[in-house]
Amino acid sequence: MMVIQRTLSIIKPDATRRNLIGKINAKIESAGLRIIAQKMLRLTKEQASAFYEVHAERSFYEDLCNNMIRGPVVVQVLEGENAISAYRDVMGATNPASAAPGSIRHEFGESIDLNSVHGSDSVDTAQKEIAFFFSQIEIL
Ligand code: IDP
Ligand code: MG
Repeated sequence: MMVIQRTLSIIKPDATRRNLIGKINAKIESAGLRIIAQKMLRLTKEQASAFYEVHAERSFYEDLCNNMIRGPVVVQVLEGENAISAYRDVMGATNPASAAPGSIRHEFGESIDLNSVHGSDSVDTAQKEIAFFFSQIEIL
């Protein structure tokens, strides 16, 4: 079923460091997803830890949070048909070595922990993650 959804995207510090914001946004827009909110910021350790709290028990949690605060991130709200799964496809698999050709992670990801982008994984997490970064008046 086709339904208009919103999802949260983060262009991670490994990607902003390599000047890839424009190239990543081009892939998002080419896929028919619309960037309806966008801002650059630098997360604190506390903010990164809270955002990824769902992974708190995982072995990679500490490294993940540290990687997210190494530099600026770009947080975005994307809108389009089935935007949540559509953006997961544009991103590619978590491990760039397994990501499909043409996907962001295949093209730009350096490793599983430096994989350039985040995208929400369900309607429920999308709603929570958008509210984590954006107020109503910041979303077009
Ligand atoms: P996702 O970003 O594709 O949704 P998640 O399983 O939600 O993947 O994991 C969140 C992030 O944690 C990943 O994007 C990746 O940067 C990091 N990560 C996940 N699994 C591993 C791992 O096994 N080793 C190191 N980092 C990992
Ligand atoms: Mg995830």
